[in-house]
Amino acid sequence: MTAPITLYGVKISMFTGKVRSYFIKQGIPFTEVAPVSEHFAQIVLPQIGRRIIPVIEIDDGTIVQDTTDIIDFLEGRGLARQSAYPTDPVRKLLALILELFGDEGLLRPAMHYRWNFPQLTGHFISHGFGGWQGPDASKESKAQIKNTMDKFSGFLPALGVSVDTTFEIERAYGELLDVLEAHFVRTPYLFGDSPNIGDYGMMCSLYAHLARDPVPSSLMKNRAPSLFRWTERMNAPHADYSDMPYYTPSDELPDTLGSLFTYIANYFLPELRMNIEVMDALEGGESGSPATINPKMSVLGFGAFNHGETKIQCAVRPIRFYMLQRVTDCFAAMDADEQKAALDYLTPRGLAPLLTLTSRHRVARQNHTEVWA
Ligand SMILES: N[C@@H](CCC(=O)N[C@@H](CS)C(=O)NCC(=O)O)C(=O)O
Repeated sequence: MTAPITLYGVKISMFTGKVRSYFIKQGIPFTEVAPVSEHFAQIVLPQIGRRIIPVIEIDDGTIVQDTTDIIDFLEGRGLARQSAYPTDPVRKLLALILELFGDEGLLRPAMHYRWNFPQLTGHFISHGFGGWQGPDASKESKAQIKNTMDKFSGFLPALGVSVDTTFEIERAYGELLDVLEAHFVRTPYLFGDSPNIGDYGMMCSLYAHLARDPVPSSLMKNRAPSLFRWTERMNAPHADYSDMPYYTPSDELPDTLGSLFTYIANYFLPELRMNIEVMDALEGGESGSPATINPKMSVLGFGAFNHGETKIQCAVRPIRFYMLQRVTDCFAAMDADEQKAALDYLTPRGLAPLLTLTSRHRVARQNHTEVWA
């Protein structure tokens, strides 16, 4: 595998940000290509079976979708300069929790800030969705941009973003900015002087949407400038923390990381518990069959949970369980001493219940989609 790997993605895409950052940090040669070519339509899309990015394609024709599967594929090929997975089992577990939170736990603020400020951000976003068409694009092509934007903004109700919830979404996101600022002003990456799978996961929502879109970008830059610097750092090929000469690498986990786990316990754990309840009430399906009847609309059901003082009703999606299982499987595979160390760290932060939060059904991935295990 000598030719650069093709990464089908775009700058405005949430999940492309996770994989792009991984490629850059690992020094793996890649070419980023917008998913609009004849080759993509004729060869790649039919294999994926739905319009979803990012996707990678390597020179032997292998295609991989889903950021986690892509990173694991690249790690499996021995291409990582520094594995995304810490060797210490407890740190690996904590990193997987942060990946889960980064991938799945911040969709609500990301999508709220992207779509609910059209006067202030609309031009930037339509440029991001269709800039690749160039200035001379036809009217029909431009209409297509609107269709795609409508599809994504149409996800807001299913995510639980509504007039009744936006105050709480903004309040809680502000709290997160403060937690992350307190961390990144002292420490360049989540665990210290280099990134892991948790950092890559957190690049999903925190980069393309929350660091780049005009409204949340200015919020992040002003309220959490060190967090903004981390998003830049995650896209730099070098360690990129010369602006923190006061930082000394340490073998200890940074103290400020604890507040992030507390935040996850307060705001994401209740939603995950609700997800499990909805999942447990389902009948499930035959092993290998699609987890949703139409994988293009991958919703298993709906449920409600308390986010702070606010009730939020939202969709439950199978990918969430695939990501959560990575955490619970990792914990289940640990020996007794390691489990005790993980519980000692997470119990005071209120997050120990996450480690055994399993459903009677399992989700796997086959042929680029979620299936019943
Ligand atoms: N879990 C997937 C999520 C990918 C994803 O949701 N991609 C978005 C763009 S950032 C997309 O293409 N969504 C289209 C859809 O869900 O219909 C991954 O990690 O790759």
